[in-house]
Amino acid sequence: MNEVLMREIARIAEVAGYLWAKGWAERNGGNISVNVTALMSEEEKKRPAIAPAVSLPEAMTALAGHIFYVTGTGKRMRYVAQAPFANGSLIRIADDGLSYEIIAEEAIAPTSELPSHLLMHNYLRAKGRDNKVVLHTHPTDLIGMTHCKPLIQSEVITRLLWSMIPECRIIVPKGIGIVPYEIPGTVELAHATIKQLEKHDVVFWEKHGILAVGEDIIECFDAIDTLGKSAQIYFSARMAGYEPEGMTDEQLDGLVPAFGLDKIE
Ligand code: 2HA
Ligand code: ZN
Repeated sequence: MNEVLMREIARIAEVAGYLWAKGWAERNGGNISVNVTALMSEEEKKRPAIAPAVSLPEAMTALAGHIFYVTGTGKRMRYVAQAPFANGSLIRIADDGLSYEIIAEEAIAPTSELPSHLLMHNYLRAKGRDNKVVLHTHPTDLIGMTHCKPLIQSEVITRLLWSMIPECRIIVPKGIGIVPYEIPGTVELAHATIKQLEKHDVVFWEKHGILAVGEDIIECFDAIDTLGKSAQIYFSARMAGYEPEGMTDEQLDGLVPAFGLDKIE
């Protein structure tokens, strides 16, 4: 594997370590996929498969020939951090988009959420977005918020988390999408998430976890981390016995021109 690819794998391992250190990755909680096609030479892209092709539930036509690093099924983030290729794999999507092959040295089966990760990558690429990363994790405070019915609406939770600290409005400019509870790993969960990705880069899965998409794994982590900071400020204030005031609409709107953000209603 070339040096550029290995540098990206090291960044993925770095983030896997943060997920564990943050307490967001109990047991095998969470999963990561990163499109690494642009980091491989033509020669490397043709690496032979080391296991039979596995079919996909839908044709991933926008991903034909693309190569992904994906965390392994049942694998723990704390070990992905230490040994990314013993706890994850490189897969190549077939030219018809209907199957994938493992092209790493070890045959580590991809995450149970692979079909849903690929559906998201496929959707975003088909839309012309240069998406590279799908990151799913289980941040305690943010999941806690999804158990509160009055909070779990896109505008309400976005407004609340944005208003705890100016960075949140800046780092998560498209706000938060909400997906009502679905069984983990299902295509239904993937399709409901894709609908939210039309408008948002971060989606909360009710009573389960958070999913972020983007061009860079560190930036995806930073978005979730910043939302987690806002949630901690909110809960700390509530635990101290008061409702935090939050930034006013005027204060939030003041960030839009100052940081060149798109205004969303
Ligand atoms: O990988 O988090 O959603 C385990 C999960 C499934
Ligand atoms: Zn999960």
